[in-house]
Amino acid sequence: MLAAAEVKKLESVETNNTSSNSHGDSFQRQGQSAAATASPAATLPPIPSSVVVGGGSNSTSYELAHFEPVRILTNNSTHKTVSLLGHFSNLSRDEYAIVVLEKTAFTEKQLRNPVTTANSDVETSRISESEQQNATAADGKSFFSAKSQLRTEFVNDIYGNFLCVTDPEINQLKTTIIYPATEKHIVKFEAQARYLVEETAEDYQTVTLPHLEKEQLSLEWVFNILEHRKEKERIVYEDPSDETGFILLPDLKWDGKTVEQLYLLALIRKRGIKSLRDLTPAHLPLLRNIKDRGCEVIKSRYGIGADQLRIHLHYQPSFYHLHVHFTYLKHDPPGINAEKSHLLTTVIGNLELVPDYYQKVTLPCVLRESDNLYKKITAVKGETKEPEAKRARK
Ligand code: G7M
Repeated sequence: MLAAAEVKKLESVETNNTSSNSHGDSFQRQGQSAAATASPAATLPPIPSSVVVGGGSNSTSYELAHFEPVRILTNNSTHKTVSLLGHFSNLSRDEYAIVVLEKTAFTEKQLRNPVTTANSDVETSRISESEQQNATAADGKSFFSAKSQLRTEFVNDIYGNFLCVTDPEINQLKTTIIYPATEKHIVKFEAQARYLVEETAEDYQTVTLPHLEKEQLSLEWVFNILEHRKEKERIVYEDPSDETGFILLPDLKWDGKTVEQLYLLALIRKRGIKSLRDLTPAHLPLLRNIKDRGCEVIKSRYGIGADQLRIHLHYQPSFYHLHVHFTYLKHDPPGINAEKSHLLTTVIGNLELVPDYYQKVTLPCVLRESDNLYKKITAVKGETKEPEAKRARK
């Protein structure tokens, strides 16, 4: 909870009540462990007020009590996420940190416990196959216990509104911390005007590609995963083949446990394939392998069939090392919209029909106003827009 004085300090920005601020990406400190992304512990140690990440001389202590918010970057009521820009006063006032808080989804276990139903045996065996290995401390808890209190808002006839105060273990916030955050990270998270740009094949060759060669977000976190330096314990499946291999692991946005929000990422082992634009029929075995093996593994581990999965790629991606997103059809995370998402099945189909499809096609993409790529492409097209802030002042 922010202290009143700190809240006053916040330079409030426009609240984003839509899913439009769907940064299909969030990041973690280069060279640090995924421990920065809080996940519930399997047993119940006292909840620490700080977390030490990294090791030896590189260790950093994230203490939320020392986080001094400077600005709200986004507040998305659809995804129940808020991104705050600030400083950890115990670390450095010269470096920025971004703290992303997300209210987590209900898990069916928490809602079922301790209630037993007629088919509870069937249910339990289905869960034990898919979820038991991912059980969390919070899963053992229930909303329906003596620890849950109901505070009455009002009661009118048979209708009642209450606020439920639950056990803290089932009222956790998924927290992502980026430290130190660069200007590019801040731009990524900031609520700002976004525009749909139609990138032709020529735009890609003359503007996007040179831009990427000059400036793009670091791929260090990807190579850390591929070389087993980070997130090793989170790997769900690995195919070591140089040509068609990949690593499947939970996306940063997923705690890896709440199956209702399943979100896995397949990172290809082969280097140098930046995005959809590089794909040719030579990559069909790789793409088919990701689809087939990814679906098999998800079915056996989480009990979710291929017909319940949205398997897709982003254009533009945030990170230019080819990767495929696996998301649960029931869950609508950021980055699944038509203007950003390309279903893997469609990508495979396009390459089967037209070998140089992705080298020729015009690809629409959404870019932020302050993104240099947006400025460069619109300059070439002669479409540069006035910044939104300036328009608003008129
Ligand atoms: O938009 P794009 O297709 O580039 O999406 C990249 C994905 O990578 C996003 O869904 C991010 O949440 C995810 N991601 C980003 N980082 C920095 C990490 C990370 O360090 N670990 C994992 N597991 N996923 C990440």
